[in-house]
Amino acid sequence: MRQLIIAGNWKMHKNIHEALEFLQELQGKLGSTPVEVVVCPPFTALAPVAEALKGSSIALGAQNMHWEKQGAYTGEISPLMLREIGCKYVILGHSERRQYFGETDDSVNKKVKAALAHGLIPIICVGETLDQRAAGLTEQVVATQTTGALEGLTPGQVAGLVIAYEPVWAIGTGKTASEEDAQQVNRCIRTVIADQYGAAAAEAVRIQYGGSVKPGNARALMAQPDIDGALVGGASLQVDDFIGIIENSL
Ligand code: G2H
Repeated sequence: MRQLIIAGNWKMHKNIHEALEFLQELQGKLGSTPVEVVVCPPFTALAPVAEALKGSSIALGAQNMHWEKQGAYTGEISPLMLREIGCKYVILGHSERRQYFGETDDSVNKKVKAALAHGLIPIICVGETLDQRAAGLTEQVVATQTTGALEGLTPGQVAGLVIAYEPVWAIGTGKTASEEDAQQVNRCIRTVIADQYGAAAAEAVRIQYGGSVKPGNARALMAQPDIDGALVGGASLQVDDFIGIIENSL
């Protein structure tokens, strides 16, 4: 049985003060839950948020990292730095990173390997654009991105990953994939993994859906057999919406 994982991707939102205020409210309102809850603040808020989360069951994630552990890479953050702060997860290959910062399946693969080598759990994002969906290429695109991101991993490593299927056309647009469409693509990702890494890895790997997840659509999405949680952007910025998604996912 895979544990549901709901992660809030704050993107470039919330200063330290706002982040701490959010957490205080979240911790005050969130009762005990079987769902694994993760918050992914911007880099500048990671350390104070880690401090505020001490002793809490809410996990900390970063939104990106470099694959080298140190070096002359101005402006970059290494896996060791994220570990030192107390991150458990790191989002890799988000479509905004691919679209605006030139990330490729190859750079995502390097980051995935580096994250695992340093004890971080990657949340690997894959998803098709509207044009690709219209051309009937969704499953092909997602399979290629998944295979590229996981290249060179062992079945045991794959089993511990989180993958987020995020159709690019559904991100921040208010449009959500129907639960049937999301289930079909998540199933396809699991099948690709089964073919390449075996049934045990495919059964264990957690596959989220992301793209305009809200309290109102969380229940139908999470009820799908191959959707194991959500990567939430906009709706993770308000405590009541984020808690609504967590509660409605059960
Ligand atoms: C997709 C998602 C979070 P939103 O990027 O990763 O954002 O929920 O705002 O569509």
